[in-house]
Amino acid sequence: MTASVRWQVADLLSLFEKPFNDLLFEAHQVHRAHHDPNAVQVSTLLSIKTGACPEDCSYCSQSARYDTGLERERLLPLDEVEQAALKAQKAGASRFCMGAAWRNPTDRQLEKVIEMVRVVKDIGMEACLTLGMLTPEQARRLKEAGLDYYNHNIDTSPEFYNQVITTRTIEDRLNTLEHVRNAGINVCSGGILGMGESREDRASFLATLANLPTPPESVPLNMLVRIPGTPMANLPAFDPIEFIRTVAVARISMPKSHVRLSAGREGMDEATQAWCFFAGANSIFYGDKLLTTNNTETHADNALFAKLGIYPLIPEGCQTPTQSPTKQKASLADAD
Ligand code: SAM
Ligand code: DTB
Ligand code: SF4
Repeated sequence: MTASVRWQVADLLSLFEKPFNDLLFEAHQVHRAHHDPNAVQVSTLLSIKTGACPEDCSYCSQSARYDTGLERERLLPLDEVEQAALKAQKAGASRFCMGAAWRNPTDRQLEKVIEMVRVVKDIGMEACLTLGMLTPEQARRLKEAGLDYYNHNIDTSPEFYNQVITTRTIEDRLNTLEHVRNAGINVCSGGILGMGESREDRASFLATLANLPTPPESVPLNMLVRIPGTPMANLPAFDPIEFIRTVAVARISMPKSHVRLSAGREGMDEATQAWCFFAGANSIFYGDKLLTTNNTETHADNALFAKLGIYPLIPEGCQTPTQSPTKQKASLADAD
């Protein structure tokens, strides 16, 4: 994908180097100018095919190369997917994201996943998939089926990439993003912080996303979940202040995107998350589980949203039973 250079890495690096208060003030101003500062988009994840992945992503519990003790699971049956989506919707999520541990789907696998997309759309939720690499034709099939978002992370900077993954290149990832964009599906692409990358890598990672012909509509920022058995199991914990700074730089460089505070919230205290929302994060994964690891418990998220006066964003065309016609604003609720 030919990228126009909207942001130089050096520009983003100098944002990172600003005093914290100056950076946060600037990011929050950009945030207010483009978004409702108190609305947060809420997505729920489901792993539809777990483990035994041929790729060697050094952070991942699902790579067949590492002994992480994860039990592999075949593609889930359609009714299980529907039940999980209904539960997520009842709890207040507007988007249902289904992830598969594949390098890429075969056309037969894709047809099965398309049935899942239809089920999610039929209940009135946005549908998102993350299945690995796609061909242009597969992206077109997904668009036809009504898919709203496709997640495919670049994960880190082009310079650091081959220290994390060797079985594919960042160009492979950018090609899939181009196929998704050309098919007219919203792009969701971000990465992981705390994998031993430098601050310059973080600036280069964000510049790569911000310089795409159209920046991703959704940018998930994951704090590394250190999985026992992976090569990244023993890395030091990532500094929460640097995480907040990264959210702020993402907000400034991609003003219109939804920046998602993604994996790693379980280990984050409320104050860190509140700062992330102030810095420009306006999306979360909600539900007790991410793909294979635990997420913050829903009752803790409900309490945090209430404490901060944050409400879930309900996109047009989405239905949620918690949306009261009189109050206008929705809220989160335990689904059990
Ligand atoms: N196999 C597909 C792929 O790699 O595109 C989809 C699933 S994959 C698990 C989706 C994303 O989850 C990865 O690109 C990575 O950014 C994130 N992820 C996976 N394991 C993680 C971990 N331990 N900590 C933080 N993020 C993680
Ligand atoms: C993304 O950026 N983070 C999500 C989603 N996209 C697919 C996945 C996080 C996975 C965290 C580790 C796990 O649960 O296996
Ligand atoms: Fe496979 Fe995706 Fe995990 Fe990489 S991140 S090992 S591609 S499931």
